[in-house]
Amino acid sequence: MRMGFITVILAGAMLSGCAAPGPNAISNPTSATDGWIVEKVTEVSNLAVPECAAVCPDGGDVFISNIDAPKEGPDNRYNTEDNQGFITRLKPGGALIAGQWVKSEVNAPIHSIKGLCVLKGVIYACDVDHVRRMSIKTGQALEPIYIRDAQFLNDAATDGEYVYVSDSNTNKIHRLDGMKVTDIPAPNNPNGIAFENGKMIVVSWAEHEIYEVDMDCIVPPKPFGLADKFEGLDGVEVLSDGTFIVSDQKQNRLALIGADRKSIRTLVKVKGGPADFGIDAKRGFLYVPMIWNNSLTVFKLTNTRK
Ligand SMILES: [Ca+2]
Ligand SMILES: [Ca+2]
Repeated sequence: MRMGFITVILAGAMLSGCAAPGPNAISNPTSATDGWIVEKVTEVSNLAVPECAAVCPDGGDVFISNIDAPKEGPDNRYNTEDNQGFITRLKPGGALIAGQWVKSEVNAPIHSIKGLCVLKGVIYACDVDHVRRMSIKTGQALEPIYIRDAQFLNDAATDGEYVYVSDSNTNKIHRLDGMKVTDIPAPNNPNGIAFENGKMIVVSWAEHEIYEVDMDCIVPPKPFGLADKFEGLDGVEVLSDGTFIVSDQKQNRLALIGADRKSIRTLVKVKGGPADFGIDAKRGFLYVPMIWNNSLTVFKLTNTRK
């Protein structure tokens, strides 16, 4: 989600609760970014400000969050409780199952949903100040999780055990253990979250930087040092060989960062503002919502070094 309009909270809050910097825990071997290529498969249209695509780990179906907001109006129309939002569902590869698979209902409203993730048969969807939950089988609403003081919940990701959500305004990551919520201090203006061998990786929209975040809160978030290479980071994922992939909404590109955390290469240039993309590693698909074009592009993702 674009967030140039957000009041950026000073970075002083980002390290609260963390102890002094500890030793560098990163010792990954160098790895180049070459080998990964994409090829466009298809495009899904008629979306409405799509922010995130998440792949169901079991069947490979794809869920897309649609913020759905008027074309004109105040900037906060992308983060308001307007009863206007929905989830699109695709088959693996991009065939449409339902444009509005889950719609806003009086008793189960959807407002301005953004990050999605799937854990144990349940979809978790960030929606302003709470996490909407629904069954992946039926779409039926489950009890939502309200997060105290939340303002702009952005991404949702899972390490296979817990769900984590970022709040781009309060500079926190929240860990959801059932209905129990605990906080992890995050970088300034956190957006996308991913996991790499038990490590949490977070991108910051305002800082244009990628961080490793210590989930135990012993060391402060550690930047990769790539802030001058990017302008508007939204999504992040980690590929099978340790290569990172990020979407830069302002630069209109998806980029690869080597496991060395230094080398960078453009994977593909796009149009329309690539937002929080989803990856199906098993089937080799990359699903990229184009938030300002109301569409999603499906790419085949291949590693030619294999
Ligand atoms: Ca996002
Ligand atoms: Ca909306």
